[in-house]
Amino acid sequence: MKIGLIAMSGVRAYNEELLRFGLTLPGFVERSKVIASLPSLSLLTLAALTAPEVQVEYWEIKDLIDQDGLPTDFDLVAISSFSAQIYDAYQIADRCRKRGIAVVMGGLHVTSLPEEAREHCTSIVVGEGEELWPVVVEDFLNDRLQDSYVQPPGHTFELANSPIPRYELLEVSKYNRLTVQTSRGCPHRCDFCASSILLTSKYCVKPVHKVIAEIRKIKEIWKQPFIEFADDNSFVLRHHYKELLRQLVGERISWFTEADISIAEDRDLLHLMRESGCRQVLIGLESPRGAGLDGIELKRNWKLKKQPDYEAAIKIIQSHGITVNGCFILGLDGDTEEVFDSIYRFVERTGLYDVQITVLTPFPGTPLYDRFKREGRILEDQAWHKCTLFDVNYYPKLMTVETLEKGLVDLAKKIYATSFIRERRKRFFRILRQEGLMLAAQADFQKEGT
Ligand code: B12
Ligand code: SF4
Repeated sequence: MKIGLIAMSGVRAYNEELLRFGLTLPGFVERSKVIASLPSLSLLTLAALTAPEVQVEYWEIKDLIDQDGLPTDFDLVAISSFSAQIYDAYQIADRCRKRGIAVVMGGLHVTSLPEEAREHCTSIVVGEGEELWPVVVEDFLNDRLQDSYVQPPGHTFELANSPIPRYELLEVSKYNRLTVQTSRGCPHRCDFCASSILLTSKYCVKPVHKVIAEIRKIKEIWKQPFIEFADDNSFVLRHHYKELLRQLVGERISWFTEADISIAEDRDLLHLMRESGCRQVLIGLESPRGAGLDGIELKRNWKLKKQPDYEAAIKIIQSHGITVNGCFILGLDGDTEEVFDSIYRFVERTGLYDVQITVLTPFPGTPLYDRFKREGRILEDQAWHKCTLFDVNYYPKLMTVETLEKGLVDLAKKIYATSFIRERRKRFFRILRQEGLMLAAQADFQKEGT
C-alpha cells in the first residue's frame, strides 16, 4: 500500500504584468526565494499519523508540468489545498482518478468550499486533519472510503496530541527554512483573514516539550536550522510562550514568526525572543492610517485601537535586535490613493527592516468574501487562481482597480529599491550598536544575506 502526499508549492501571481514589473524587483525576489521553499507542514503531519504498514511518499508540485514526474503506482493520493493553486490541484486530482487512483483532498480551500472540491476527488476532509486522517486511512485499507470526513462544528484538535511531523521525508538541502507550528488560531477576527481561524475558533498552543521535541527532530537532519513558526499569532498566551522561549535558548536555533503588535508592550518577552534566536517577527500592520484600519477587526476593532502605538512599537521591537517585517494591505475600504504615499512615508519614518505589501484578497470562507459578494464587488467570481495576495479581484471602494494595481507596482518599486533597503538596514544596525547588541547578531544577519 502506497500513499502519495502531494503539496502544491511555490509563490505565484496571476497578473503577468505585475510579475514582470513588480515581483522581479531585487528586494522582493530575495524574500520570495526565502519563503518559496517552505514544505507542507500539513502533509508531513499527516504522514506521521499514517499507519506504519503504509508506505508514504512526499511530493511538491510547483505547476502542472511538474505533475508529469509523479509516480503512477500510488493506491491513494492526498492533496493539500490553498486557494491560489486549487485549479492545478483539481487537475492533478482528476488525472489521478482517471488512472484509478483514489484521491483525498483537505486543507483551507477544501474546508471553505467542500462542495466544489467534492467534484474532483474520491473523498474530502473538512477541518483539521489530525483526527480525521487516521480514519480515512483505516477506511481505505478496509475498502470503505467515505465521500467526506467532517470535523464536528466547534470541535478543536488539541495540539497536545499532535505527532512530530515526518521531517525526515524531506530532501532537506532544498529548504532555507523548516516550519514548526507552536499554536493555531488567533484571538482576533479580521474580516479578510484566511489562515487557521478558518479551521478553529479557539486559540490553542502546543505544549513546550512537544515544540522542543520537534525542533530536536529537525536538528537530526539539519544541525543548525532556521525555523519558521507556522503560527498566525504567536505569544498570545504570554506565560506559556515565555516558558517556551526559555527552553529554546539552549537549542541554539534561528527563528522567525508572526505575531501582533502587542508584543512591544512586554520587554521581558522581547528580551527572551532575542536571546532564544528570534531574527524576525512578521506583523500585520495592514495600514498606517486609521481610515484603513477602521472595521477590519470584527470583534473589538482592535487594529484601529492599536494604530497610535505602531511607530513606537516598531522602534521598541527593533531596538531589541529583532527585525520587523511590517505587512500592509492595499485597497482596504477606507483607503484612498493617498495610502501608497502614506505607507512609503511610514516605512521611511520607522525604518522597518522588511516590508510586505499585498492587495486586499477576498478568500473563500472569509467574512470579506461574503460581504463583497453581497455588495456585488467581486470582479470574477470563483477566480481562485487570483487569490495570490497580488492580484486584484474586487472593486475597491475609494479608488479604481487600475489605480490599485498601479499603486501596488509603483510602491513596490520604491519600497524594494536597493538603496532604500540598504538605508533601512544600516539604520537597524546603527540602533543595534547604540543598544550594545551588535556582537554575534550582525554576523548572523550578514550570513543570512539580509
Ligand atoms: C508555510 C506557508 C506557505 C509555504 C508552504 C505552503 C504549503 N505547501 O504548505 C509557501 C511559501 C510555499 C506558501 C505559498 C503560498 N501561500 Co502560504 N502560507 C504558509 C503559512 C505561513 C503556514 C501554513 C502552515 O504550514 N500551516 C500549518 C498547517 C499544519 O496547517 P494547514 O496547512 O491548514 O493544514 C491543516 C488542515 O488544513 C488540514 N489539511 C491540510 N491539507 C490537508 C490535506 C489532507 C488530505 C487532509 C486530510 C487534511 C489537510 O490538516 C492540517 C492539520 O490540521 C500560512 C500562514 C499561516 N500563518 O498559517 C500561509 C498561507 C497558507 N499562505 C497563503 C497564500 C495566499 C499563499 C500563496 C498564494 C502566496 C503566493 N502569492 O504565491 C502561495 C500559494 C501556494 C499554493 N500551494 O497554493 C494563505 C492561504 C489562504 C488560503 N485560504 O488559500 C495563508 C493562510 C497566508 C495568509 N495570511 O493569507 N505558503
Ligand atoms: S490578526 Fe492576523 S491571524 Fe489574527 S485574525 Fe487578524 S489577520 Fe488573522
